[in-house]
Amino acid sequence: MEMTMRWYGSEFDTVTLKQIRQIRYVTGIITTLYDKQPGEVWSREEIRALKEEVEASGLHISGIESVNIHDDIKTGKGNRDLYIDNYIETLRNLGEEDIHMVCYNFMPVFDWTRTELARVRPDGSTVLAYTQEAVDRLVPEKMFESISGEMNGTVMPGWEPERMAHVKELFEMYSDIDEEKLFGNLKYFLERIMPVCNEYDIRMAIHPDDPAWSVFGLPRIITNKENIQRMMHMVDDAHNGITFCSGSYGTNLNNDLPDMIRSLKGRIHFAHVRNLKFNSEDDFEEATHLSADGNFDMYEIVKALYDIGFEGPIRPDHGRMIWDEVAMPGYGLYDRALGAAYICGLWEAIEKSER
Ligand code: DNO
Repeated sequence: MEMTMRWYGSEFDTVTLKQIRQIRYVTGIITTLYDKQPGEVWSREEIRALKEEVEASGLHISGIESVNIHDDIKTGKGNRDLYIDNYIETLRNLGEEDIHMVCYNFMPVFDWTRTELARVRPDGSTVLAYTQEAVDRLVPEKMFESISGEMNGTVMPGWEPERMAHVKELFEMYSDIDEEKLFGNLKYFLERIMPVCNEYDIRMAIHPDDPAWSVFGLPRIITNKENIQRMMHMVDDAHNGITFCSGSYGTNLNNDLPDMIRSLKGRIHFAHVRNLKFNSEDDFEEATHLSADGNFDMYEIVKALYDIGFEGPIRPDHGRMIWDEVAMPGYGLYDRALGAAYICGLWEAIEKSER
């Protein structure tokens, strides 16, 4: 594995490349052209400029999170073929610039969903949290409003105000899309992009739906072992793989995370590792990475990745807000740096005890 950290670009992130470099455990950067809209082509020049900026700091780009998918592709409507052509062109340009891992998601309307962005824990740190009860109380159009006050002035991925201004229309677009149709549209998309992925050895890593169940009645498909196996078999190419995100699959306590990892050998191209603490089945908060602080056995998760010979980028996922940092919720410097150190410690211990 290679330890990486997500960085949103100097224009949008409160964390600098210099700070990330000094974490030392981290060698790779996971980034994106944050102001690109879904469907737009990323030019080679734009990609190269981003690459050069990262490399000037002594780090390198280990992959992209995300190249977002236009809703016409997810719904199979309107200009889907045109947007897939654009996607292919972006992939080709990334490949030409020697970038070989792309994370994306196929979630309708909302990317990941949390109902609180700054729940205060007893030690005064704040964390992202979710309660089903809060979702049930809200109409979808109010979702953005209800959390935007806690975004610390940042633009959160998947929650761009321009997109959220059209939530009502987006919901209408998806009104006749059920799980089967969504699977079909994903298959269509994957079949069209696999040739360019093969040509440039680009590993596509679909991110799970978070939480791993339907929110506001929208279909969600990347939620459990059975569905991932279905997705992998329907387009059976090693470049069609996944982002294993423990905090997303882990929202459903029926998902056995180490077992899922072991069943996905060769198809996990990217790993997001974090812990969750459940207060009840439908109230959870994002704990520290430490096993003892949440419900997951982080040793077992890292061990499973080690056992399947995982070689891709791994990143600490959302962290708490600590030491008075003001940053994008989940994406501050301090707690993610602690997470990176912890995961590297687990990895080293496992590696040495296996020798
Ligand atoms: C949340 C992230 C997601 C993820 C996308 C991938 O913090 O894990 O927004 O980047 O779903 O496209």
